Amino acid sequence: MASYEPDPKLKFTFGLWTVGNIGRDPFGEPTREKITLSQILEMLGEVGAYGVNFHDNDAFPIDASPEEIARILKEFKKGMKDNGLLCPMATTNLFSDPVFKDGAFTSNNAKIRAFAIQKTMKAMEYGAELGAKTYVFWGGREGIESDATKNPIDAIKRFREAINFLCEWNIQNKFGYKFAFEAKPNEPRGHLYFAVTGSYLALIPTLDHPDMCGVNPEFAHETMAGLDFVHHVAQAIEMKKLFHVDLNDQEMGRYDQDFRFGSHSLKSAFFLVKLLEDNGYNGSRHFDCHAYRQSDYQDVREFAKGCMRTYMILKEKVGRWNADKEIQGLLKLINTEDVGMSKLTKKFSTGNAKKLLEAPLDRIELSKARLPYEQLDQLSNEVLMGIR
Ligand code: GCO
Ligand code: MN
Ligand code: MN
Repeated sequence: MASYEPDPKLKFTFGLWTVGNIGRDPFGEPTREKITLSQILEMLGEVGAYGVNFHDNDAFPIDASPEEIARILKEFKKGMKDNGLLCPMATTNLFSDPVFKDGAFTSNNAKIRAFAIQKTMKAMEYGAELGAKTYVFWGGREGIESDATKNPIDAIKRFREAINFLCEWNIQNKFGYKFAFEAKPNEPRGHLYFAVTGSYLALIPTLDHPDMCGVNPEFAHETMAGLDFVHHVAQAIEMKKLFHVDLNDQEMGRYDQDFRFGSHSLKSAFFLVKLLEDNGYNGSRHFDCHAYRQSDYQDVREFAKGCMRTYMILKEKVGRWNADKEIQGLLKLINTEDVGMSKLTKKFSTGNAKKLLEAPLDRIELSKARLPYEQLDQLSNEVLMGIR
């Protein structure tokens, strides 16, 4: 029996805010005591995580003095070293403080926009000091409750301007960051700008440094909107823009639940792991989720181990699925190849167009091809249920 120990090659990471979550929700007070930075790092080391990620203000308060920040960063580095952790990703908290109540980079107030950029410039330095190479942008407050309040075209332009500025900052300081944009349809705002991963994929080519920029899709976010997350990640992979991924779980059409990876939608999680593994995804697998509000810290450890263990198990199932002769036979059957025809439609030419118009394509005959999808799906489920 395999041990399903976390494989460092898979770069399993957690944010300080994930295992450090104290179980507060909009209706209720915290159910867990706040634990210290060192305790979080110790916990992550213990459960076998590869790394830790952080927002500037997960590590120190927004009004911390430079001396305090320096002291905490030192403690952070020591904690990472003592517990065998790396820090692959950093990000800025541009959502908690009241100053950001109407957005950061897209605020209607030029000084607030400037403050958001200034805060990010500093936070990029802190991340770089801990060795982070991915910088995530999640626009938690970049949105509206009423379209009367903000011009949506201005919002796009303001966001672009901020990112262009920060790309230059990245270059000038030789931080070597890749930027990863994280979309979300809503929460905490009524509607967020750049609601799905594809919104950012469309923005990126309009930036001054498109090569520096990619995406950080999150399972919960497209799923909240009732969409198939796997397809959004697939598009990012196909465009070579998957720089980071936030793994968790979520029921469709609900509030942002941030469940343990695989806890609800095992089948979607399976096809996500299959997509990542089959395509050689090499970035962090970041668990952006938190334990149930009922859990104590002992249970939070089980939560963290569970995320990684589920990934490891699903990865093994992917291997089984790929090696299953019956499944492979069905895949061969449903993907009807025709070399001549594919050559014709691969690229337009006047000659190909002429030949295509004349091609004998018999609609009635074509519709008779078998598509035993019930059988294929059932076999997939049986792999997942552990009997194949
Ligand atoms: C959320 C987001 C955040 C971001 C984090 C890093 O829904 O709250 O997923 O957890 O991922 O701020 O940018
Ligand atoms: Mn989220
Ligand atoms: Mn996230």
